[in-house]
Amino acid sequence: MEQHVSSDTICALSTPPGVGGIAVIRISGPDALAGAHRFFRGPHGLLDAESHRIYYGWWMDGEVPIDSVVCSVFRSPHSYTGEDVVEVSCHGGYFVSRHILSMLYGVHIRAAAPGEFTQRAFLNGRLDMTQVEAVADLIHAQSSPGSLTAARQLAGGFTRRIAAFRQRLLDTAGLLELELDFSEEDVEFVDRSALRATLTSLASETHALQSTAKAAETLRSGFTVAMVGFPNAGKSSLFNAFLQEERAIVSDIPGTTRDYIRESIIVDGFTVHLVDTAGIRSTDDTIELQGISLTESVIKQANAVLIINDASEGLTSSDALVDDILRQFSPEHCILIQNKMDLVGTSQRHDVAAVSELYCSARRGEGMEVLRTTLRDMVAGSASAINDVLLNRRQADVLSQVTDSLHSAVSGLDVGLTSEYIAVDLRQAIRFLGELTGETWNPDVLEGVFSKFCIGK
Ligand SMILES: Nc1nc2c(ncn2[C@@H]2O[C@H](COP(=O)(O)OP(=O)(O)OP(=O)(O)O)[C@@H](O)[C@H]2O)c(=O)[nH]1
Ligand SMILES: [Mg+2]
Repeated sequence: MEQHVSSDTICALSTPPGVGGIAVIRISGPDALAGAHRFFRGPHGLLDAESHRIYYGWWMDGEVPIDSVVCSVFRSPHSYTGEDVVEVSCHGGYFVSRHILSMLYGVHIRAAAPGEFTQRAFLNGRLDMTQVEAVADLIHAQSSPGSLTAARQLAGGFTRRIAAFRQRLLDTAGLLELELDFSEEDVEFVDRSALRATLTSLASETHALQSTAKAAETLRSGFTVAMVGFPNAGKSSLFNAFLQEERAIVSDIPGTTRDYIRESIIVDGFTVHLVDTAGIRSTDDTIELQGISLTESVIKQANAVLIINDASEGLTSSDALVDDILRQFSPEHCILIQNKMDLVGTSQRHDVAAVSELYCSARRGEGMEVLRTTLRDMVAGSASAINDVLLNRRQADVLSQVTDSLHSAVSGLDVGLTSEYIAVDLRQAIRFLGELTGETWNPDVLEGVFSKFCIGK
């Protein structure tokens, strides 16, 4: 990619605003060095500063010293953005960084838009699109495995995998197109059954990758667990026992919880959002009905469902509800919890259940450890397919288009289409792969990606 030249120079506070040890102001663009030089007084000026060196001095407003600072200099193209960059480290707090920024604005260095530094890095070919998205994920990660995966994605493992994949398609398309030049002679450079096997395996690779999107969402935003059941089953009691605080109101009146309540906990490095819901039953009460319909929407958005059963009503008394939920959820994402086991002989077991079961007493706080381990395994298991990329919606959509183009090439082969037609499908798959890494992009996609960034990044 050729160097993208920005005519203007931008600046922003790159550390979070507020009180802190130090604050870093990043300046990027053709006037970065000259701009900072005007206000910097030290043993060496910044105009002829060497790249990858730090310079100590004072930031001056005329003759008034503002702060003692350290300026790190990165000259184009060896910087984050690919442009000349100066990072001014000053003391943290509200006023110094604001003062420095306003002085820079005064010399026509404008405030950077959210993500604009990273956008310039992309336009200058310093990062590809999946690496840009990794930067956003790294900043906002809600789990430590998510953060580690984003770091691998930023390091470029996924970029290389896609590049190799794309190369295989380019080679194949090239050979098919070569056949066209020799069409009179009726030669085949590519063995059709080998081609079919390759394309099928590539399609299953993209499909497998695409299906990690949901797990990636878990690593990115956390794992949502809905706690559902009939009224009075003890959902709120269990919710409280799990959080180890009296968060939700518990009472023996059925229909106590009417809204849903959401709290987040960290289980072994994963963020888990627990949602206590209104008990499901038929009722005429409009508020309770609204609560029940909210419960249904919580279930739809959840990663897993805990179905709480009041064991004193019989171990099978929630089986109809379990069946209902199994229509939307796979059994490995549902757990039937037999609560109030203190009221029932602990030897009782319900062995015909369609999902795995846990036995506990929320009132006595028994069985919480097993529940915690089970949840942890479920969350960790859902993320285990993830290796070097945290796929997002945009990437999953692009990948499904790649898969479709490959499938179309395979069916073309099956009906004996000529190389010309197969090559068209391959070229299309190649173009979509280019969208994935940002080799081909349109302004809307670019804007969508960068709008998720914060200022200063
Ligand atoms: N003996 C016993 N009672 C329990 C246990 N868990 C909950 N209860 C009691 O069951 C009643 C209902 O508990 P809640 O936690 O409010 O039940 P819920 O499922 O949230 O009920 P709704 O919000 O009305 O749907 C309360 O009186 C609790 O004290 C338990 O493990 N053992
Ligand atoms: Mg409740």
